[in-house]
Amino acid sequence: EDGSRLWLRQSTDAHAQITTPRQSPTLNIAVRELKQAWKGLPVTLVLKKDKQLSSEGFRIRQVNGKLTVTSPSETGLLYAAYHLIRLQEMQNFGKPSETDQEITENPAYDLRILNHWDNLDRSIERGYAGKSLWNWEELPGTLSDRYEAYARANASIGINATVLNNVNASSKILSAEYLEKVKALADIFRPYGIKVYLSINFASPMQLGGLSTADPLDKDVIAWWKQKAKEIYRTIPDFGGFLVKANSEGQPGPCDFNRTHAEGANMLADALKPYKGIVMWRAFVYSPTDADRAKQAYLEFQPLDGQFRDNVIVQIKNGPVDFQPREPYSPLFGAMPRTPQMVEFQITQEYLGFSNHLAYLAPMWEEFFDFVKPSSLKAIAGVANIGTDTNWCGHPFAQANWYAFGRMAWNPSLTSGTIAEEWLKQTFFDASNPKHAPIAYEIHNMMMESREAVVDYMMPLGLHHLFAWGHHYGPEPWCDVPGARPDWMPSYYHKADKQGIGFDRSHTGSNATAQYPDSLCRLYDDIRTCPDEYLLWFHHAPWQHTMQSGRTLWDELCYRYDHGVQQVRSFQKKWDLAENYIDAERFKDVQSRLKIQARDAVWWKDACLLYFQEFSGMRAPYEVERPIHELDDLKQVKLPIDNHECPTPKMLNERR
Ligand code: BDP
Repeated sequence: EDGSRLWLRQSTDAHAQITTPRQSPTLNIAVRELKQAWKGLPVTLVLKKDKQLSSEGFRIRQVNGKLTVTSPSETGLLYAAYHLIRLQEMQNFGKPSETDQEITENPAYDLRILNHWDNLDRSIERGYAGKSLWNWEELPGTLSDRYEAYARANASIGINATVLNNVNASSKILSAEYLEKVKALADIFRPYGIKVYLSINFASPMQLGGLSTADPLDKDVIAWWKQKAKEIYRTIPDFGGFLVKANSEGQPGPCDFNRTHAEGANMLADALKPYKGIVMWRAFVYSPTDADRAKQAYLEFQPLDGQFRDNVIVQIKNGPVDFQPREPYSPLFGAMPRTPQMVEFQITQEYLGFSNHLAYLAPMWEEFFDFVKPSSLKAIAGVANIGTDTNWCGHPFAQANWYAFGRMAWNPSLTSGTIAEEWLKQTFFDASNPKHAPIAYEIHNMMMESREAVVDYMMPLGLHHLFAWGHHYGPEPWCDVPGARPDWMPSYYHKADKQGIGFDRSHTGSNATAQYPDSLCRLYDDIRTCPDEYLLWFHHAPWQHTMQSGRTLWDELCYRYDHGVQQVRSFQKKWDLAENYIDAERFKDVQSRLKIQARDAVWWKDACLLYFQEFSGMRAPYEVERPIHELDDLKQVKLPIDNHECPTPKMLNERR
């Protein structure tokens, strides 16, 4: 067992009768999947328009011992096939004994897209599961089997689009040579209902086209993009469009030519418009000069509301800073009523322990949807955690995050708990085996608590960005790199001093609270009402501040860090319960990663508490586990990793 089959592990001893309206690449896949796996009633696939079904929606009806599956599209029928198989693995549909049932499913968003941060040299920015799947050197001549397996896995959870390359984009991706390679992938993905998109470099007309400018209002630049769009669509007729990171972290953009983000986005949107292509324009911008990084995307984009073409979607990270273990939602959501917006989640665990830590992320995304109504968004994107590792994602449980992203993009009102249950039953446990149920229950609990545990042992109570300078894996709250950008330094975020800790974003500080709707603004702005989990995000609170628990802030901080550590220890025990119920390979893999996580949790706790104690001058409460490290030793820890590597246990043990 090597984990390569993901959640698609159903046995292949099926025998049901499947009827299809015609042969086609997509329908052939649907029939093949059902013939291989479906053990229930005979299934008839029907292509039919239906007022209640969107183009990719489907309906499944059980009448007189037969299932009729209808959809206006072939892709909808394919999704229905995967849905049936999923329900079968969950043991709750399609058994002949059950009475008549009907299921209607419509995806919440037309665009459910993965963002790969894959470079053309096959390294992956913030990727911790091997190299990029896309073997650019061998494409288009040699086609890896994994391309189709990738498409199948995505289709099985409803993902229908993919951006192949890093947002820090090389202009080479738009060269004729690379477009042929992209086409080869698009051809493989198409029958699975997946469209290809590309990240573009805004300076491509200069870097690739030899123009002297990339000014979006320059007529040669406009003509260059029009011509490029024509070439792309000649090669890939159903090409989806562009994803753009502009004027962010050193990337070129319209502001280099004194134009706005809207002017830049619109120029590209006009070039793609004749072909129904779209532009996803990222709002991830912040400059070193302004006071509070958390305010900047809003300040820059909110005034542009109403200025974007209708085929532009502004893509916004869930939080206002950068994919931290916990952030409040970005106040830009809802602040641009005349502009389509989409959320960007990070599936890859850049700030949650890479692929060493078990962190089920769906509860974090669910938390986002507590604040941002799913219906207010146009689409949903996730930064992929997929690579050439045999099990695709590095950590066996990181597969659950890919799975959950797809399921939530299809239906954001599914709970994280339901999705975890679905995934566990398909990936590890047998829903028909009563002995599995109590174990699955424990492992389910572990998943559900895992993200909060990371928050606790890394950055509880609203703390954020305490990461080491060279990587985003371990703690370095003391980090001080002379001459470096202040907003890349942990002290910019925690602001610990003798009085207290936290970033004052209330009206007495940066006033970021004012970017939120009134009721939330009031709640967050007042230190007495601000929820504990955001306290140090919005306030510089005194060490003696009384928390909701009645404890002082310092004591609460100690308890939270300690709780995170204890949680990981409890995960280790829970996981051991699974030993006799699942295969030894995946069992051992998870078990050894939990060991790393347990040591890392202590590392985080000791580093942060010992360091912050120098400011608070207070003692840790009696019950809290004592440090096992010296602060000075921890300050010496340097991991020799860059932004596309996961530290190995050996490396960690030698360094810590
Ligand atoms: C940050 C990553 C960086 C990305 C950037 C982005 O550290 O590698 O390029 O976000 O989203 O989280 O553009």
